[in-house]
Amino acid sequence: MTDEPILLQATRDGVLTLTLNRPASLNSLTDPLLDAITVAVNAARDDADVRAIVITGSGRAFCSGQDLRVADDNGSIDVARHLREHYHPAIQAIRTIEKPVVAAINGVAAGAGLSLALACDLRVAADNASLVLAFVRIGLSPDAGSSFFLPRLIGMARALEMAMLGDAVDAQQALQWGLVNRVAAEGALPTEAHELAERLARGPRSIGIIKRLFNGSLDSDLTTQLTAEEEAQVEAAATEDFIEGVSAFFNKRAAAFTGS
Ligand code: T3D
Repeated sequence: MTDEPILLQATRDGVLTLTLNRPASLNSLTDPLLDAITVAVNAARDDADVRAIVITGSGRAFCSGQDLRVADDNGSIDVARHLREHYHPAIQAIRTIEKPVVAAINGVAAGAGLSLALACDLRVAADNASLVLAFVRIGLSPDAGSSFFLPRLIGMARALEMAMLGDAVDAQQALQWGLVNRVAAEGALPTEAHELAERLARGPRSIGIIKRLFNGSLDSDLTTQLTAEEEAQVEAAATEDFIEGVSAFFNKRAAAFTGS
């Protein structure tokens, strides 16, 4: 039997696709897998060939969350250390990379697997996908950023219902709630997610600035945010892509952005 990598990586058309590859346990998360995600996303920061990222799962699931079989020699886990050393770096890497990250949710996303999808900028779900904040089912509370992202995405009432009942939300419901951006037919998901990411990859440098600006707005006030917008616009207006965008506009042609 060959030892397959637990995280598959492929770059095409400026899009890095990261595929969680532990299908036997529905791509449950182990420390090496979380660390591999962190390393891959951080490596993409300064890689000019990567202008967008897709995260997806192999087999029939996106990710079933923490691998529940993993425990240390004493049969337990130092949860705080574990979260700080392995989960938080992965979530922060996805949130802070100034390149768009798309989750292609190809089946169930459960527990911290849903947190991972929520940390991404955009979510495309297969029509047979289901999203479940499974923590409460095993007596835990949400982690890996889900208590931050979920109320902001779908409102407190729906977020609390998902967290307290732990019921699965199907793809259509998720779309209606704004939990995912798009739903694709199961077989078409890889192509649709790639096309969306490729479109973002062809976009200007300001897409990364937009990500930083909107992230900052989540815990900001108007005065702070107006200043942040001002600073962001100064930065965007100094890019080559802005010069190209204006030139393309007046020459009535499509802009050829380089991401710089
Ligand atoms: O620091 C810390 O450690 C705390 C951090 C916690 C973060 C968390 O994510 S806590 C939440 C962990 N996740 C869950 O509680 C979800 C557990 N899984 C499920 O509830 C179900 O598997 C699903 C709803 C995701 C899918 O159900 P179904 O019926 O489609 O599949 P299944 O038959 O339950 O699972 C298929 C196989 O995957 C099965 O193995 P087997 O019997 O074929 O050998 C199952 O045991 C395995 N599997 C699924 N999820 C996990 C898992 N193995 C290990 N860990 C899992 N999370």
